[in-house]
Amino acid sequence: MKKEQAEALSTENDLWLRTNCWSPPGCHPTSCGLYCHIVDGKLVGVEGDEDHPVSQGRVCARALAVDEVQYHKDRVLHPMKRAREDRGLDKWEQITWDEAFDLIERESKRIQKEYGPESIVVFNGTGRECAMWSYPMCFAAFQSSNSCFAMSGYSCYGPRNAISFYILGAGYPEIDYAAYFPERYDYEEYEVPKYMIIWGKYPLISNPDGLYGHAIVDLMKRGTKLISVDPRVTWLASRSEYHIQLRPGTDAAVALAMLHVIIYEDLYDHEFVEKWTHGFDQLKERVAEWTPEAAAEICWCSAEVIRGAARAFATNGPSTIAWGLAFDTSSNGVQAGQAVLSIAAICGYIDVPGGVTIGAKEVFLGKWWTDSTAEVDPEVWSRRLGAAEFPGYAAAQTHAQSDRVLDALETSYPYPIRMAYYHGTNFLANSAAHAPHRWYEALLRETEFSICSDIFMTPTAMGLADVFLPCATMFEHNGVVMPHFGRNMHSLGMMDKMLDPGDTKSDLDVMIEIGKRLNPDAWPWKDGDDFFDDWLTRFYPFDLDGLRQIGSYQPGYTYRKYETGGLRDDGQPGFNTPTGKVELYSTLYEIFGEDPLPYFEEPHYSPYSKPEMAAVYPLVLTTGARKWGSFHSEHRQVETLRDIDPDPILEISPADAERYGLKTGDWAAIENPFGRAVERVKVTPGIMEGVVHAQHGWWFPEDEAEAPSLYGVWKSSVNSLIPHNEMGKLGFGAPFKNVICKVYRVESHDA
Ligand SMILES: Nc1nc2c(c(=O)[nH]1)N[C@H]1C(S)=C(S)[C@@H](COP(=O)(O)OP(=O)(O)OC[C@H]3O[C@@H](n4cnc5c(=O)[nH]c(N)nc54)[C@H](O)[C@@H]3O)O[C@H]1N2
Ligand SMILES: Nc1nc2c(c(=O)[nH]1)N[C@H]1C(S)=C(S)[C@@H](COP(=O)(O)OP(=O)(O)OC[C@H]3O[C@@H](n4cnc5c(=O)[nH]c(N)nc54)[C@H](O)[C@@H]3O)O[C@H]1N2
Ligand SMILES: [Mo]
Repeated sequence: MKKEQAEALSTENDLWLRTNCWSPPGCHPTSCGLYCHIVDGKLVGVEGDEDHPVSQGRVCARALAVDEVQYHKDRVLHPMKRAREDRGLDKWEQITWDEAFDLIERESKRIQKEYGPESIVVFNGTGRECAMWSYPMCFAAFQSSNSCFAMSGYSCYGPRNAISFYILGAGYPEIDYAAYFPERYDYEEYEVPKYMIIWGKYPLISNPDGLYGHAIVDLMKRGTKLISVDPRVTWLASRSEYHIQLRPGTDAAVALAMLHVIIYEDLYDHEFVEKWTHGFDQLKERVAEWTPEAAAEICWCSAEVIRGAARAFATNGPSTIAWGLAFDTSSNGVQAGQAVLSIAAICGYIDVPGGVTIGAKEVFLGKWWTDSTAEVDPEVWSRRLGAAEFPGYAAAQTHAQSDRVLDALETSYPYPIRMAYYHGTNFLANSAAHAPHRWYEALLRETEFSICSDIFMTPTAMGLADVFLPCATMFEHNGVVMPHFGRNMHSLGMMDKMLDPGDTKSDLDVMIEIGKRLNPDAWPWKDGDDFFDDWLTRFYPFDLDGLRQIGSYQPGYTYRKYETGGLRDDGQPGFNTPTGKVELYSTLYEIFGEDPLPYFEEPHYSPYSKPEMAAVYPLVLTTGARKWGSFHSEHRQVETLRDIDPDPILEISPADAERYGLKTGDWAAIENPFGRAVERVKVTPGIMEGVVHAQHGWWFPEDEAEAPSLYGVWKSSVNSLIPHNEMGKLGFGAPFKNVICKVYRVESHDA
């Protein structure tokens, strides 16, 4: 659909209206342009917006099914409450918003007074719109120091941002697909990357944060060649010139070997290395022993493929790297990421056309998120859970360290947790590490009051909430879509309200109301629209209405900012790091007590680090590769999407399937000493021998709602197999994609 078509087709009660997608239902703020067909005030369908500068009409299956979410019979449409002792029981009572806000105000003030504001935890999930509001809501409304993403080691995006911040002094490094420019690939300074490494990421499905999967295909059509680093044979891997098919969790070893080849075969960019990097000689010494042969043995892959990939990448510039979740979901991921950014840096590919782009200094809205910590009493802030113990974590994150939050819940040390707000997270089905049942039991016992805001009743809400706040969908409230959460943003999109929200409210409106009641001075805005007008005009020459007129705004991009002073706070040339250079040798890691150079460390539970255990649990388990039909635990009740992904799937190689007596369609238990999940077997040559892959985020809206079932959430609870407190040294990363297990056939899903 194009603008002229939309205008020509629209009549008074039959409209085609433009918007940009975000949430709810959930997605990342990559910002896909959409035209929505609204007949008599009802959404009847959507089409891609062909005029959108970046998505150009392309949308995913989840966007096409969005009307099924909008009008789903299970959507919760009014605020509800239930007595604390009825948690887990379907005894909800409808209330008004005023009653809900009064209750929240009263209980929050009581708990702040009795136990201190730090006993309130605001839990959040991945970067849906509400994730943006969770920090200020925690800090400036509840005035607590503890905002928490309940994933052990904050194993998503946070580590990659911290690494970038420490090594490059910049926001998230992204592949350059010319998204910043209205002319796109025709922009005069732009160059098409010669090679692209797709490392532990699968953007065709995941479209994460600020990257469109179709950008990879666009670039392939323009001649970019691919290198994949993935234990599975994905569509992109099968079209790659080099596929480094590695044992999960050994990425740092591959990266060190690539550095070895690039440095010892003298393939690096001497000028960039001399002028703009710190610690090259030490890095050179560190990788001296890391021949491709040495890495290949550890990683169960081919030395020749590592060597070939390193040579091709270094000698064909500009080239680029898309790095993904596999870096975060590993206790060695901080080092793997440092090594991978070092590869890009010594090849001279950072901040150049067709290379790796980096975020500028000013982050739209970001200042507010960090500044809002000033609303927390310094004494309370100093008690942020995990901050003193993990300075390398605390310096890059305003969150509490998640493993320490579970410890505090279980032990009341250093203080008890008494209230929880589940803000856009269904973590019993999903992000909680080591035994979601441990989080469940501790929260059930410890919290005196809890709130959940969502669009559906989830296992988390049914199990733990006392108040349920129904959230307005992306069609029912205004918003501003910020790729990479404002960090490294190719465009700013208008999310336009076009449907009546009824008795639901947007997360932002809810937060402003709670903020006004608990800490009015920090909340000067009338409502969400007033808030956006204020913030937009501080950064851009337009307000919300102005953005609505243009639909989406592309800010452009300046290359080689390190030469012109565009990166540093002091305006001098160089990178915004202590040495002013790319820190191949990190002076900050040194201060944090971490090795300043990248190194490989075995995953904490692997056939080599735990050989005796591996005799019983011989397979390496990776989890959670994204699926077309769902966003984490969402969309399970959406018929069209459930048809695409009806069951939780365990992928296993033909050799292992034969060894363990499994065939496609069987149910299999996946088990280790930490936990157990049952999933349906898919035998595929697409995964390497010795490795299995299990899907995450499953619950079954068709199952019994009440506890202990909680919609069957414990049946395929893959995260019950992920150990607690196994993060990396800085407090980041945990073995979500590299733990050991065994598998065996069971009779049914309920077995
Ligand atoms: N084993 C394993 N586990 C994983 C992963 C893995 O790879 N392997 N991936 C992990 C990663 S990277 C992440 S980020 C986490 C994600 O974990 P979460 O972000 O907790 O994801 P969900 O379980 O989908 O819970 C999100 C809930 O928010 C609701 N929601 C959607 N949009 C909105 C909104 O705008 N406002 C509000 N209030 N609610 C909304 C949805 O309906 C849903 O119930 O999962 C992690 N879990
Ligand atoms: N449809 C859909 N899209 C999503 C999400 C969703 O749930 N559904 N979730 C969103 C979120 S929060 C995130 S963080 C992103 C994540 O998106 P991505 O960064 O793309 O991550 P994944 O899809 O988890 O995994 C990508 C690839 O890593 C491979 N892999 C597994 N283990 C390893 C390993 O140890 N090393 C290497 N090198 N590769 C490994 C997997 O086989 C998979 O092909 O997706 C976002 N987009
Ligand atoms: Mo994530």
